Amino acid sequence: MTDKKKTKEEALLSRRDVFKGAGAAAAVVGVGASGLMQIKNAEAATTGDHLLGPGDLDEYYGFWSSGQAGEMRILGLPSMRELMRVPVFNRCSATGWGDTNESRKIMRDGMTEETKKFLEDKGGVWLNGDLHHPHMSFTEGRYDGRYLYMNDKANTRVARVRCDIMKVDKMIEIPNAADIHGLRPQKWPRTGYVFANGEHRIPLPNDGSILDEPEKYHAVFTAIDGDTMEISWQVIVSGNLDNVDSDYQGKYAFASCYNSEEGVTLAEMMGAEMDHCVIFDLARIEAGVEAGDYTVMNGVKVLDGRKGSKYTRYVPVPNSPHGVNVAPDKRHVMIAGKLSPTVTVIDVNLVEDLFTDKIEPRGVVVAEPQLGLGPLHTAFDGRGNAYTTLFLDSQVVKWDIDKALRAYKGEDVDPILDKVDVQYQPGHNHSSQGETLDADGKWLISLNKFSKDRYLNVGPLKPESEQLIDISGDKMKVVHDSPTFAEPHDCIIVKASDVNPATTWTRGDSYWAEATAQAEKDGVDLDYGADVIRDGNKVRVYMHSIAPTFSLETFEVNEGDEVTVYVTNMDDVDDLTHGFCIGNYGVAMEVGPQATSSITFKADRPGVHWFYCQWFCHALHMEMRGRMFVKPKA
Ligand code: CUK
Ligand code: CUA
Repeated sequence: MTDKKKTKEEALLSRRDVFKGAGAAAAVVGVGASGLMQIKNAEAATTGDHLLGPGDLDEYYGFWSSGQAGEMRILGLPSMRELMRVPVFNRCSATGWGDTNESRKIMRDGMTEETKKFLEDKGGVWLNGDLHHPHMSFTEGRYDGRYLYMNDKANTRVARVRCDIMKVDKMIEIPNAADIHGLRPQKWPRTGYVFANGEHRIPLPNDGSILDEPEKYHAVFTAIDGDTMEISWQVIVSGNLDNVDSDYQGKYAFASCYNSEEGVTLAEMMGAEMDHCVIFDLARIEAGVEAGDYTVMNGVKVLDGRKGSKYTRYVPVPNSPHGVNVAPDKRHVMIAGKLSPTVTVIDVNLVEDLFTDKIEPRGVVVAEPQLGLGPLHTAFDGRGNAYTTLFLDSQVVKWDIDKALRAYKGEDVDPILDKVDVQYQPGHNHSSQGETLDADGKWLISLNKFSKDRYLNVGPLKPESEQLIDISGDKMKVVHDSPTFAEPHDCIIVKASDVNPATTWTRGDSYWAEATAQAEKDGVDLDYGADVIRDGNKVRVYMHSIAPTFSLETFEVNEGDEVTVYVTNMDDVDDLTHGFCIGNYGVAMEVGPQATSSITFKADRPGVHWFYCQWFCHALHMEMRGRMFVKPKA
């Protein structure tokens, strides 16, 4: 209670800071709108203690994927309020992500030369992405608040978000792989590696010399160094890679594989009764790298981990497995059956015997409960229970892990404790802190693929639906649902105290290191500049902003010049973001408090072009503007 009060007071305090600062008008607009929405929520809902009053802060951050929308979203839980959208693999009109020099450098630095060439006449960066799995860095099995990592299935990338500023700081393309799907950070001793599954099988190299010869295709498993975002090693596997998770021992990674038949048509992929889970032995792989047992492909060390390799083991599981989730008991790995109504449970403690061939591959399986139709993903409450989504049944099933182990040994006991209907067809679920040693068993999210009749009809394209389930008691209780746009696959729920984002940027941040270096070369003060530097047909315009003005009211360039505008926001006030937009030039970006942002464009349109602040910042926000003169060619 006192805690809640305190956070409320803190919230009020920081709001007063805004009033004291230059942004009084913005503050009034902002507070009014969010307050109104919360009152509406409170009136509309009738049950549950997930409701927060106006100004109350949430207990958890939710980090959400957005699937084919390509961004990461931040929610507050349990209120389910959407707090922020962080552009990652998409282009963002509001922030200029994909257009600013800072974002383009991040997007292009980790690209292969081949892709750079492919994108040469397509704007230089990808505009689409398919973000499935956002996960936080770990230290000893717990979230450490440093980074979030996420995959792009569409263009075979992995990105990292810095949690202090909640912006992407690294993005890499994964060579030799096709379409990164499953992604999890190493839990122990720390992250460490980020594991990324290349889902589709392709020829290596994929240069057209091999086409319709599927027996020569490969899927590749990648370990990325989470600190440097460089690729440590890759392993070729048999079959397709789907999802992945890592253990609490720091020894293994577990990946589900469908299509062990290595077919290319649906009929071929459905042929076998069993597919498999591949287990990667990290120490044996590292020793293999040390011993030089690899081929270098596109600059990466690639080991052969196909069936029979000493680096991997293949555990048969029923056809087309999907989700892989390691329980916070540090011991059990759950592999959801998808086409089979079962979840296969592997005991981490038996895996070494598998690698030394003391037991048969299925010897590591210690339970395989029948749970319902279409099991996809499993979450945990830290009290010995597991929660599995049932896609076809449109349900979440709660089951007792220990009872499942006993039933597998022949005891007559039913592990299923409860089932709850969700609307409809759930994919991932996730529990509060559930993929860590701090699993607290309070909340479960079900991310549902269809909403159908659940909300007002908005036309043929419907939103998806996410539901909040109270799992603190014996019975699960759905307490809230919200529509959500395409398409959250996965999310994590992190205790708010484990994440400490900054309130403003810090001058000197490496995020705009190139701008800092260029200003130095040009002899310009990046903080307080008001300069136009001509360098042949390149023009660099330096300005800073203090609400409600830019330090330059006009600047002049020649038609055909390549113009770079650097804007530094010298306001040092919480929530005082400016923007920079040039009318009819396709130039727009966010400039956060104490940040520098820059954007480069060709001045190929003569005339007077107003630039303006595109982020409501002040009572005189509308007046925060200036003119760019583009002198026509003689
Ligand atoms: S996958 Cu989407 S429902 Cu990409 Cu994690 Cu399972
Ligand atoms: Cu500055 Cu609006």
